[in-house]
Amino acid sequence: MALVTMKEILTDAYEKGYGVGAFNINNLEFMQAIVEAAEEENSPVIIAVSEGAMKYAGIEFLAEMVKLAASKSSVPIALHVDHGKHWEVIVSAIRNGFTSVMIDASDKPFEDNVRITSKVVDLAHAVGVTVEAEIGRLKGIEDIVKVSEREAVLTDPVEAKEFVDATGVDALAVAVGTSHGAYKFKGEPKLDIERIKKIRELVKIPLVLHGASGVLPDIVALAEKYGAELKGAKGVPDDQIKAAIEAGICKINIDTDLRLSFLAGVRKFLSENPDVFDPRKYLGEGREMVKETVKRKIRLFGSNGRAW
Ligand code: TD4
Ligand code: CA
Ligand code: ZN
Repeated sequence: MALVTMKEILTDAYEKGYGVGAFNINNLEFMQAIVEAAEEENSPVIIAVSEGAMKYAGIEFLAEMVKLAASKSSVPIALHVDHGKHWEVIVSAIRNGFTSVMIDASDKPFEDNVRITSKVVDLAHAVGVTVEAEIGRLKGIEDIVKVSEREAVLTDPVEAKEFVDATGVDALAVAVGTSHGAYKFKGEPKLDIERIKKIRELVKIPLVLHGASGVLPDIVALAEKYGAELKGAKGVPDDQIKAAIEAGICKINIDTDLRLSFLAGVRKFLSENPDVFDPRKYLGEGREMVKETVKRKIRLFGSNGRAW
């Protein structure tokens, strides 16, 4: 089928109480892995493209590739800009057929975030494109020492409601203690689940969890076995992801877990086959590992069997 909007995907998730993964791509192999995994699990899926990915591969190449994959696929796929910071990028993505955009002005003061986000909502909604925005800052809870700082960094539920009312966004990314990358926590991983519940009570739209990778211990161990150095890598455990979905999270962003899976697959293959130099062999092994990880995530989030 043709690409669907992220709103269609998230409305079903919101109404039925499950989560949908947004998985980042930078190249063909990751996209194939994600689409194949979604098809095998009969799950809707969101494919996310960062400004960095556009710089690496070219926005047109990524957009055309995903549109083609969607047209040949039986599951609903949305194509989404991840952490869009520039107006030109948002416009270019919409022109290239993206069905969803994230405008991330969360590092700006509240009023500026509202103004910048509203401008994107006006444009995107005029052409049927979904908008995600963010309020609060992604920062590990442990790095926040004082209560006052914690309140300044994590999403304030009342402010979140004001923001959604003022902007008309379709989905809201909240800061509840996660951060991007492979080093999220030094001690015990902990998300502010109570905060998600409070936001959900006030904000009646799908909520988004960024920095949600589990940094899966078995994948990290495999990569390390074949030479990777990832000391201290730690992510969000599966049970906290489940609790976050029960508390109201509908979209879960995963990038790091795919990077680590690809790395483990490629490292293992190259180490076991030092004479092989056909890139299709080692990239293929990376792709297989990414696919397995996406399937694990889909089942964890509960979007398996939810395709229409
Ligand atoms: O939004 N994301 C993905 C971030 C992708 C960054 O891409 P660039 O390097 O091109 O900027 C997430 O929230 C993923 O979180 P994770 O826990 O997987 O790191
Ligand atoms: Ca941000
Ligand atoms: Zn993010």
